[in-house]
Amino acid sequence: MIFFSILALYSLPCALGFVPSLPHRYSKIEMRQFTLDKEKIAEDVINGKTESKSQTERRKVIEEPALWEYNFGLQDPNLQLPHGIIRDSTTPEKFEITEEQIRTLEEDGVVHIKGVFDKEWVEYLRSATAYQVEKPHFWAFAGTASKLYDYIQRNVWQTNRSFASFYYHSAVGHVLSQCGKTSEIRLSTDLLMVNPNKGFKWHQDNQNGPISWEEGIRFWITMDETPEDYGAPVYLKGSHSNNVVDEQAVFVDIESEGLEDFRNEQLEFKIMPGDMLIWHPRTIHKVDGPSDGIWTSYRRVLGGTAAKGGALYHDKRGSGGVLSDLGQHTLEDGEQLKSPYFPIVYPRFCKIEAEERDNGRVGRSPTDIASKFGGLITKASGERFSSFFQVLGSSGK
Ligand SMILES: O=C(O)CCC(=O)C(=O)O
Ligand SMILES: [Fe+2]
Repeated sequence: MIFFSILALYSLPCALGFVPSLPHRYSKIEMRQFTLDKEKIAEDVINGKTESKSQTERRKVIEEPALWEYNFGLQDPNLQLPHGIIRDSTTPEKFEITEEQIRTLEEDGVVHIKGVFDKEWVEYLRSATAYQVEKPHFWAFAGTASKLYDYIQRNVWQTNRSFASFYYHSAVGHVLSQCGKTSEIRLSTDLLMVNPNKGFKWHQDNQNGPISWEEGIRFWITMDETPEDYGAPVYLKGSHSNNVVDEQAVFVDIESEGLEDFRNEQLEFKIMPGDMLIWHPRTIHKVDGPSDGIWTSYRRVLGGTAAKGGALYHDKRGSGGVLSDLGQHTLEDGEQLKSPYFPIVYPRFCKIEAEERDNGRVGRSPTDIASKFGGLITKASGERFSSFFQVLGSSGK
């Protein structure tokens, strides 16, 4: 059971998780029937009837994979890249942002950059996501089975080649380099996040990979327009500069002392496919899901943390931060963050690093994960460790 908990925590955007209930997994048909039954009962109660004619169906757009549908190892949908890009050969694209956008990020802690990726790129990412959801990877098992998301996979670039190619060839690195005012961008960790069923309440991001707050930039790329009331993060303006939230904290009580200046200014954005949100990892934010946890449409997002040039490797064993750095690399604390596990994407991807990945040498093994996590249990204070479990199943509301 502890191993499934580890996997669940590993998958999630923040260091929180949920222990999947293993004794009974609803089949797809059972789940659908369950949803319909719930709808019907609710409607009958409202109408004071025991039976209703106009039964509204809220069907999940994605059904939970069965245990045996999960895949292992490398996956490659072999997608054609947009704009005639030749895989591993064409130089990455560029997308200029304005001085004002950079200032907004620095002052507000978050910026919305519209239309970074055109229709072709959005279709490409959607196809990559469709493949991934159709052929779920083992590394998505716990996060998905916990039902926090319809599908969630950390470091999806490591297993699905089309996401790696996206980082190598799209303008994502150029945008991030301008935001971080840096001449080099590496990918520290990423997440494919499809439909946050439960959402996450107010938090700061501490699953940024093995880097410090200041070395990282969070990014969020959407393939869909989000519904009016949920599905896109909401931020507390300027909250990255707060000096009251503990470094190790995940969830934040926004009513707590010292956050008066931030809690009344919430930033929400009208998000369209191809847009990016970029924020400082300490900016306090939340994301809501639908009130009944059922997504009848898609909310597909590729997000994560990029490392700026000069970032060092910080060994986070002994703290919850280790959960986003469970790979089998050999980097030591304080070394330059230079490794195929954290591939360079700007100014240009590196063929050698890409080959390491393609040859299956950028990997994770369950035993390695267990030993790193074991380090967390023995080295960290029991209190800190248990705080990661106290947040299990919390919702964004
Ligand atoms: O959009 C989501 O599902 C999660 C957003 C979030 O909190 C994050 O990416 O850090
Ligand atoms: Fe977050």
